Amino acid sequence: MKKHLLPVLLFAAAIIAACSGSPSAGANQITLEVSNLQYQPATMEVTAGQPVRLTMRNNDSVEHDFSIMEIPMAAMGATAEPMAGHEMGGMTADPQLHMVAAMGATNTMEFTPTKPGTYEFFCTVPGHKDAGMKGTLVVKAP
Ligand SMILES: [Cu+2]
Repeated sequence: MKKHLLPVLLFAAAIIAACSGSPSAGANQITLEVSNLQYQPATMEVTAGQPVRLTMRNNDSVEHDFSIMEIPMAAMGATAEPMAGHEMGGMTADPQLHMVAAMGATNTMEFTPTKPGTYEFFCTVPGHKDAGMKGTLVVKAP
């Protein structure tokens, strides 16, 4: 009985390690600050095929998000429930890339853009994009 327990535990540990959202080695780390309805920086540059670990820090006293309507990518994951309690007023289609940060909170997601190009990102909270909450993600060819 005792003999068989260790391999089982090791196997379980391996599964847990594989499923945890630990940062990919070599991921391109970007921190996006949001203050007064502005993304900082408003332009970000990444490379196609390389994982991006994007952290958004919301310094405002209202909820914000980060959305890109269409972007070809290999993977996406957010550390928190990406849509928890989130109101996307007036949106007729779901953005492909989407992450919410509550007031004063930080959220992180990882994705790998696969196609070079220029992609607009913005906040889906009503009025925020019009107030200036938008920016550009440039995906360069590797
Ligand atoms: Cu916003």
